[in-house]
Amino acid sequence: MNTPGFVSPDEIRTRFSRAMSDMYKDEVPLYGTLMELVSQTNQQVLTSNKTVADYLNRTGEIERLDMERHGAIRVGTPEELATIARLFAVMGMQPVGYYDLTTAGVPVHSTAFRAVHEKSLQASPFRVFTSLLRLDLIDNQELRHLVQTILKKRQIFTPKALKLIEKFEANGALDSEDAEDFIQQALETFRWHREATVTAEEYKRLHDQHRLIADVVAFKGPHINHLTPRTLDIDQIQLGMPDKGITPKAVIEGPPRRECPILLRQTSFKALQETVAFTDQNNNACGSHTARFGEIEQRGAALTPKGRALYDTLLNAARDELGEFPNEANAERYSALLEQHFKEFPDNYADLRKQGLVYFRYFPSPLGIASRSNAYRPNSREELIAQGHIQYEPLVYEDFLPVSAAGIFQSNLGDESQNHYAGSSNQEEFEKDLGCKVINELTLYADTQRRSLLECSTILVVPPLV
Ligand code: OOG
Ligand code: NI
Repeated sequence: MNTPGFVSPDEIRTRFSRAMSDMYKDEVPLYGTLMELVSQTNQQVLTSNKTVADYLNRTGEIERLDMERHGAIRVGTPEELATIARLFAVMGMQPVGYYDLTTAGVPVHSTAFRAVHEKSLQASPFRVFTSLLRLDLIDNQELRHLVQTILKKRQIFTPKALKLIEKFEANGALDSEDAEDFIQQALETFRWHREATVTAEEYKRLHDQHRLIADVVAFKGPHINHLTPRTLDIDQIQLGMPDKGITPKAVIEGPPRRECPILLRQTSFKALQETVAFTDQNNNACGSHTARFGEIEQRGAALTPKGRALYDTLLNAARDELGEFPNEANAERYSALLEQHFKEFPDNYADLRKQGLVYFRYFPSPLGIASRSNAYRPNSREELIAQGHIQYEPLVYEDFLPVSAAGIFQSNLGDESQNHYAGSSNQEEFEKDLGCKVINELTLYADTQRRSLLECSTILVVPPLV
């Protein structure tokens, strides 16, 4: 939307993401250190690996690389979730995907707010993994009541942010002054507050039930708990972290290292211990809380349902064979098992495409464009590719992975919290609380691929391609 005098949601998101990054750098200096390490590593990869550099230049991804990051928050009530959805909508972010974390012993379910159109993603791929506490899974009645009473009293949005959300909804956009105000006001929701909203004793009760519950309930708002930059070489970062005084988690989550990266690989470092002040301590920060951490990710190709099924099968096979949760002691074996099982996953783009495992963006080649006036030219997708009139690049995976997210949660909650919750994925309830359905991410990749083929047929003047 480019109404004169109004600021586009893409622009608001770009600016908000930058403001959030600046705020987090102030709050957690180690995030700044991590950003430097990522930037150095990306620079090294770009100068030493021509294939990667060419690819990033060709796809334009090079322009979004430095500003690329995701964050995560955890909210406590359906009302908070529904309003967060409205707040993110001002920045052009929609809820995509449903993630059930109960299998990892974490009583939340989640979605990712992000831009959905490839043009918007190119402007700013900022995403926020957003989890909602599942009170229904806490069977201690008394504690559930305590949680409800505490959460009922808090308002995580500033009055001005709420007004600006309403204004956006009424007018379909914000003008420049309102957009700037909105960014500042929205930021307040994600800020860290060292003053808890509970007594030391209440905190202990919440914490004893689950560390995550204390994090969601005991504070004024859903502080951003990590911001994750995107690296071009996660293995190098994993190795480089200790030199910078950062201890990474034992294993990198996701697929193994490959020639053609797929989906998402992630690693994090342990949450920091921070001093907090409970309400019965006269504002003296003598309590402590661990919640905020650092994470790095490397993104690869988006997989089709067939590709995703193969990924899930191979990942499960490797984990089954390992026989236990990946940890320090079995990290090497886990990595070898992953390598071994993923040999079955084709590792060149031609095969990945022929077998329908990956989504692609298709685009006309210079030869294709030069041949437009030829009397005879191929007009099916396969022929155009075979003749070199159309080229293709994998679409970047813009989402998250439930098993990986579970590993990230776990590494920051400590092993003592591996509770189990009775089988309870509940997307319907989540959507009711959210106030709308979550978008299926696979349809988004399929749409982007289809649009790229349509553009090829228009530019090359051939019948619509499928
Ligand atoms: C979210 C953990 C999941 C990821 O990148 O998979 C996540 C949280 O700890 O709140 O951020
Ligand atoms: Ni994350």
